[in-house]
Amino acid sequence: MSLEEIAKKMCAKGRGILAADESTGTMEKRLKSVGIESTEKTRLNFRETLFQSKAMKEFIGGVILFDETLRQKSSNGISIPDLISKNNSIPGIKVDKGAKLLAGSNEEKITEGLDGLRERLMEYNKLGAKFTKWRAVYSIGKNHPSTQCIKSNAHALARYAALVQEADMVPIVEPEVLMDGDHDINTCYKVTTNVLNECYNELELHKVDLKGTVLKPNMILPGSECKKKSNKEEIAKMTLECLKKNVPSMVPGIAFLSGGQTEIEASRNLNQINLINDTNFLITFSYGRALQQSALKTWSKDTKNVSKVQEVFNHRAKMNGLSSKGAWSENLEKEIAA
Ligand code: 5MM
Repeated sequence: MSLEEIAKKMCAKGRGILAADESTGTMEKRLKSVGIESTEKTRLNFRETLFQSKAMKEFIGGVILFDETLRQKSSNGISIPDLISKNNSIPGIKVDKGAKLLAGSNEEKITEGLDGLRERLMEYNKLGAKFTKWRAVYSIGKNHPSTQCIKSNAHALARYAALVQEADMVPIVEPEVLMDGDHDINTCYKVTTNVLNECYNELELHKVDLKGTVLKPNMILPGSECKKKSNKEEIAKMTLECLKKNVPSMVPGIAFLSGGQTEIEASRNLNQINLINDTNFLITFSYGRALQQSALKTWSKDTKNVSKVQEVFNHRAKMNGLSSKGAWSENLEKEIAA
């Protein structure tokens, strides 16, 4: 398959991406929050429960893994990337080494991981990864994001994407403008515009073939502490407008992060965006928390009750699959209770 075909398959209508690439520290936090000890075995156990579910075949076009998981074997002996492929989904890998303090700025972050990346990519490819992910984060505050932060992260994202295509994999480019803060929706729109613009300037400069990439952006939302809430219509309109103005039309797929929205908010907003989508972009989800939260809670109550956990995950994946086609409704959420 060409890179463009892989990108289109990951984001095909009715499907989206499961972001299961929490690093060990983040996974520890997530497991601790539901009272489970984080060990190599518990991390695998929860993730495998999701990867074995029925939802994979129908609603999950790709799974982003963490280094540890890409190297693990499922309980029936096959490797995790093979298990994902067998379930008609595509395995991918997070290749950044995390966001670290940006020198010269007290509060901002730069994502690291370029040193030795070419060699790591060759290994990941051999282990079965067909796509990769790199996440840059930008916080909104009085004096930031600074030009320094926007430019340095865009440069790193572009160098990453060029190396990934050289290794014959699809790069997911994830510039995440964080929801934390009391800024309004217009500020999020302006900041995301600047961030996306700089990213595409750099991607072009580094000769990245945009047809073989996927963008993983934030939706345009008011900050989590903002007093003025926005409805789904406003969110969808501003998000789509921002993408239309700042993302080149060659990009085949756009898969949103959930960024702290609840599961229902993430489905509702994605659905609304697709209802008014008049572009050729395949617009879908690449959710971590908004796909896994309920399943994780259910699992923590009885880790042996695999079918119950899978039922909860299947439902969430199905709801988001419907949202990727603009076919979700509040009523369908009741299905699980029934
Ligand atoms: C799944 O979480 C990923 C982050 O892991 P680390 O912070 O441990 O590196 C993250 O990149 C994720 O893929 C995106 O933020 C989307 O996740 P949400 O939960 O925002 O949908």
